Amino acid sequence: MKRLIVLTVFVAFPSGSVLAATCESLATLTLPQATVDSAQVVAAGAFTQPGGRAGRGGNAFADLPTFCRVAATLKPSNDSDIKIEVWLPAENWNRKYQAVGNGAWTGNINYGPMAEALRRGYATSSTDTGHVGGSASFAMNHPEKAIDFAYRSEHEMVLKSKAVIDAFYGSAPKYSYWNGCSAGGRQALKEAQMYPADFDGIIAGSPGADWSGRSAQAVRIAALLENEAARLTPAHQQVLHNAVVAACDANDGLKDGLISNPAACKFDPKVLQCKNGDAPDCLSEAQVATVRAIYSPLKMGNRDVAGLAYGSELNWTNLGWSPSARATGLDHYRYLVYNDPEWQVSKFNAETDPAKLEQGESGKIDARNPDLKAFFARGGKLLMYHGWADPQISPLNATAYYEQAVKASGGASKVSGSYRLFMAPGMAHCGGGEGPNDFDKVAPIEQWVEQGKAPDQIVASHSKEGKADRARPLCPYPQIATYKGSGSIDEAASFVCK
Ligand SMILES: [Ca+2]
Repeated sequence: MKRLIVLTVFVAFPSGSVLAATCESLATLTLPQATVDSAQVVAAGAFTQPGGRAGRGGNAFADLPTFCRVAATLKPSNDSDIKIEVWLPAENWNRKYQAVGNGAWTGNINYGPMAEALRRGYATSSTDTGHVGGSASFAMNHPEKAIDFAYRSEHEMVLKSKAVIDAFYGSAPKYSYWNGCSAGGRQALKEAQMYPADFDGIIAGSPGADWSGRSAQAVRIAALLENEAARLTPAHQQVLHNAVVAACDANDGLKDGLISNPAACKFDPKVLQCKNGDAPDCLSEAQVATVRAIYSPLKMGNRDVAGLAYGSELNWTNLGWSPSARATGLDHYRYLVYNDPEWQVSKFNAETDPAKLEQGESGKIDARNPDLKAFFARGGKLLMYHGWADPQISPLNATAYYEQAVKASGGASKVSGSYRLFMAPGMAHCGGGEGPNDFDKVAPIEQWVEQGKAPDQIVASHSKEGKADRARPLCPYPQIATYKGSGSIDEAASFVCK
């Protein structure tokens, strides 16, 4: 009996010695509309990031196991030049595939998340989305490259990566996952909406699903802040934040410095307006107008694009929302709307400019289609998360998309087995912030997909100076972590989701 079990385990988990092909032989692998550029074994600890950016702390990849590194160029259109890398563990492959996402307009392979996947035994891949560098300039007069960025590079990467995995190990991955945040969250939803067969489980972090709306909002605020008098100093932001927390902290039933239900927060920054000239502890009329604009929705076509949530104030900058939000929005207008690298935020027209982002290739970037029925019907699981204090992508976009998807699928009870959204109070963009913001996303989606155990909560922790000082469950929206009434408010066990 014992022998039989050992034999079964061996067959189910072939080691590196029974690979279907050598790593080097993958260099001659034939893929449609694609070329394998290289295939090489990278010895344990030998990988360094191209460009030599090992970082001040030494090589962040020193703990990687031996893997087969495959680089390929994909050309699904005449104007396409999509780079991908596929990393294949030489031993102890977990028989699974994890694709990782990108950020903003970035045109580079995302090595850090690939390394995390590899450490867990995954075969993993990443794409540069079809261009080099962090600007949207690639898209100007290159509609096919815009489409590569919008969705095609990710899907093509998945198809090619699965073929490479099959060639190397002699079998397809048993389970396939997407893991991305920000732009990677947008890519996640695009995959679920357009290519429901690509993944069994999808992690969509802080998704920039309303890429158009986010750009319009960010540029609207940046245009407002061209007026120096309308800007807030860090001291003003702190005053504002303290006032918001004082007004809304207790709404969720617990005074803990965190606003767990910002949508229920009622706060008018007018209460902070100076009465006798400017002072550090009050806001000028122009500053009050700025703050109101940042919280308020923007009319865009037939929808309202949400402003930022109450509680996010400490993360705002004088460049508008965040430097990245401003830069991403500015590039969006320059290269996908006006084809003018000199276009400035001061030219923004809040009446006519927002809708322009929804046209042409620009509009194809958005991942706003709430119809996920095909993905759910295949058994796909979608784990989404968003920080309530996100200064780059409004968390209200996430709750709005969730509600639209629920409606499109016929109600919450039909969706809870397939799609759960975890809102993190006090968490900034993809992590960081005053609230618990560090949590494992991969283990919950694995358990959901592979064992049918949907996550009823995910415990997140907060650290200060490298030391964990608070843990709290994140709850499936619209539930919030509710204090049981006894025990430390810094311990997860003192809370229940409801
Ligand atoms: Ca609270």
